[in-house]
Amino acid sequence: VPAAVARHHEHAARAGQCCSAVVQAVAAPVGAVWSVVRRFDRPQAYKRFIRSCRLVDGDGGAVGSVREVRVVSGLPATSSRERLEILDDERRVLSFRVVGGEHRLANYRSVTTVHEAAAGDAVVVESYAVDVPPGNTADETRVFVDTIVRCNLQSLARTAERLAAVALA
Ligand code: A8S
Repeated sequence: VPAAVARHHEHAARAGQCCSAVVQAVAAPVGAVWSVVRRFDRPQAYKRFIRSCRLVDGDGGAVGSVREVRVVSGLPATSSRERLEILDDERRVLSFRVVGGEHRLANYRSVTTVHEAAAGDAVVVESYAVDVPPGNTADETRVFVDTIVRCNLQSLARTAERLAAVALA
């Protein structure tokens, strides 16, 4: 992993915050994986906790775009407002930051990078930092968020693998 890309995953967690990272192998080319990840306007293409998404600012292709996602029921959340912070097609880096919504993950920010692995496969790294909600510990927060991120990345892997299989057919 190039140092310039690795640096994006070094979150400066302030007091009262926690951070973590999840790594996912994907049996599809990096291009197929990145084509799904880069769509800031369509997170529901692979994030299964997201019911719908609409842009409230920008076109989704430029930094500063803001989306509002609605979350499926059963979670301690209903919606989230998220601002695109980095979209780098060359290095395959996407980052967003939570700027509002009804949920408990204040100041959530994440960085997702897609890397070439052996034999035409990819590896996705997603790291985040977030405030520890009042009444919770850093460990509880990490378990909750890691679970969501791991689900997202497993679903991303299946989505990209399906895409790649269709492209080959
Ligand atoms: C992402 C990552 C996360 C999303 C969380 C962690 C969230 O959308 C869900 C439940 C919450 O309680 C918080 O990349 C929030 O989307 C599924 C609404 C932000």
